[in-house]
Formats: sequence, structure tokens, C-alpha cells
Amino acid sequence: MKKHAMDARQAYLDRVEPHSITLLHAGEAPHKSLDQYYHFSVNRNFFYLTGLDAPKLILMLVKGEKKHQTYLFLERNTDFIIKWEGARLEKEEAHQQSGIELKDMRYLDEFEALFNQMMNYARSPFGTVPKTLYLDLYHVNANTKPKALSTFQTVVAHYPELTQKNANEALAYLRMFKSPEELDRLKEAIAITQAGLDQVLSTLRSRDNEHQIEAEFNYGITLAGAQGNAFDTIAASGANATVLHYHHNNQPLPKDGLLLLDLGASKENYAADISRTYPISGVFTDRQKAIYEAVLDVNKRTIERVKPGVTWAELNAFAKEALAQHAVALKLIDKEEDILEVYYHSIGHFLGLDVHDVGLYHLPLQAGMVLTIEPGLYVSKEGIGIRIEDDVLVTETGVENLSRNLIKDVADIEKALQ
Ligand SMILES: [Mn+2]
Repeated sequence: MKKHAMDARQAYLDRVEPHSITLLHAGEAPHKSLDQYYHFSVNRNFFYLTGLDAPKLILMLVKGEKKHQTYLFLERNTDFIIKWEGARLEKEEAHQQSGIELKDMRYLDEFEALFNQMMNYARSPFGTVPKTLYLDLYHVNANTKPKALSTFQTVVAHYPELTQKNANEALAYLRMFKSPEELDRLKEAIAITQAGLDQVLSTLRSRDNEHQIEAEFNYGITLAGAQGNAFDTIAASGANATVLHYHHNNQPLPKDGLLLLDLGASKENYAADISRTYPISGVFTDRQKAIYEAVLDVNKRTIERVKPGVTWAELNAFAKEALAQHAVALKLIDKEEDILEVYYHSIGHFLGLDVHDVGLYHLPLQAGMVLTIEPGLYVSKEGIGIRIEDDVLVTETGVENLSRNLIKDVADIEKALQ
């Protein structure tokens, strides 16, 4: 990710104000219980700008009038850490991965001294001191203060003259446009997800519970080299599939029902997000097939409409209208205005380092963006929930379906289930 990270830092610095200082923290594994911790998952903005996947690191980007500087703060290795937890990232290694100069690497215990120097009129290497402090001010909800305010509470408290701004504004814009290195990882995540779905297809008919399906998927992606799941797998059979975020995955599979899978592998922090719907018996009933073909038709026609200049609003309106026409023809609803009874989410979202990735949904699509297209129909009274989701790249001339190798036509699915 070295070239990506170097380009991303330059692009970020081009978008923020001069006389500013940006601080991003890699994060830490949250505490679980007693001496146990949850897995560490790196702050995605930090990773985007560094390509480094290790806890506790701090990235400091200082932008003056004409020049700018990047600093990275690392943990010191001690004998205890090396013996008990394994060596922390060394400066040379961090330099190789991020492209940050060795001379600009510091240890975490040197952070406050360097920050103080930046803010000191007489000693600042930039001649002027920063006026703006950019932090990752993501709000989990309205009642919690952004984590960065406590992570960096010392400098926030000691320098009230710094105006706080949200680094996410620039990063949400930049992260919409995937670099070649990012696209490689997204494609790998999708290929691994395909391996997981192949494992599911080859075992589905011998399984009788949703949890076994989740296990088969995890087995397939782990064998294929996944970092893990990009998000909690949804393995929903029958009417469970009409609950959008169903996650119990513990119910017996209805023999003649459908199985809706919404899942994705993660590769170097990049997420795949795929939905497929399979007949548990190996063959769709006529009714299931009719509804499935309707969703597939809207999936394919919406993907065809993706190109530069098209807006999310247009894609949403198109898919809703197309699903409504099908739903009336299938007698799922009486009139098109009732479509929300059987389709109650939007057509897709940006995809990248986060599964529901950052991005600006009011902007028309542009080349380099990666998004999901995921129409569905949910008919609880018939115990049928169907969603078909692909991951697509907006190109200069139109669209490339990155998940085109993951089968979704009725004949292909029934053949794979024989
Ligand atoms: Mn999705």
C-alpha cells in the first residue's frame, strides 16, 4: 500500500487548510473482560493514509504555508513486549510500508514534545504555528463525544487556540476514489468471498441449520486466505430473510425454502459485500423462481445504469420503480405505491475499507468509485426473502461488475446445487 498511502497523504494535504495540524490514531483493541481483549481493528482513516495496520500509532500531518511534514509515532520495543506479545512495528518496517521518511519517525513518548514544538512561535519548524487541528470527529451517535477528543485530550486541553475541524470531511471525499492498490484488495476480498460461497453451494443440500451454512462460508474464506469477515454474516432462511439485519443464524433450514446470504470476506481491511439467495432443496419452486427472476432483472438493469454522472437518487428511483412493477405483476402488492411493503432499503452504498463506506451520496457517480447494487423483495406472508447484491466499479465509460464471477442465474445456481 506504499504508493497508495503516499498519494493519499498528498491528496489529503491538498484538501486541508494551511497552518493546520492533523492527528490520527490507529486505535487499540477494546477491552472485553478481565485479561481478554477484542480483536484490534485499525482506524480506517489512519490505515488509508499510512497503509499501517498496528495499534497505538499516531500520524501527525503538519501543513504550513508552502511546505508540509508527515510524522509517525511508534511504540518502543521492550524485552517484555518482544517475549510476550511479539515485536512492535519497527521504524524501518513502517518506512517500507508507508513511505514515511525514517527521519520523521518518533516514539510515542516523544509526541507531546514535538507537538509543543509545533505550537511554539519561536521554535516551530514552519515559522508559523498551526491554527487548525483536524481530528477524526466521527460521531457514533449524538450522545457520545468523538473518541479522538479523549485520545488527544492533553493537546486539546492545552491548546484552546486551535480551531477543531473534522478530518473526515476531506477523507470521506478522497476515500470514494479507489487507487489501483485498493482495487486489487477489493477484488481479492471478492474472490475469497466467492470461494466461501462455492463451499456453501457444494455443501448446502447436506446441511440442515443456518449455523452450518455460516460455518461452511467461514471455512471456505479462511482456507482462501481471508483476514476475516468484513461484517457479521447473515444466513437467513425462509421468513428470517425478510428481517434485514437478521443475525441469529441458528434456525433449521426449511426444506423447500430459500436461503438468503449477505456476507463478505475482508482482505487487508478491504471489504467485500455480497448477497446471494439459493433454494435449499437445490431447485427453485415456480413461485420462488418468479420472484427471484424479478429481483435478478432489477439487479442486472440497475447495474447497467451505473456510469459517471448518474446520481444515487436516480439509481434508487429506477430500482424502486422497477421492483414495484414486478411486485404488482407478481401480486405481492395491489398498486406500485405500496412497494415499501416488500422493499424497504436503498439500492446500495459505497464500499471500501468500511463495508458501508464513507462517501458523499449527493454527488453524481464518478470513475473510481466502488458501490454495491442490492435490490430485494421481502414477502413475509410467503416466507420468502430475496436479495441479490453485487459490488461494482464505476469506470470512465460505464461500469465493471467486480463480482460478475459469482453465479446468480437460476440455471447456474441449480446446476451448482446438483
Ligand atoms: Mn450491502
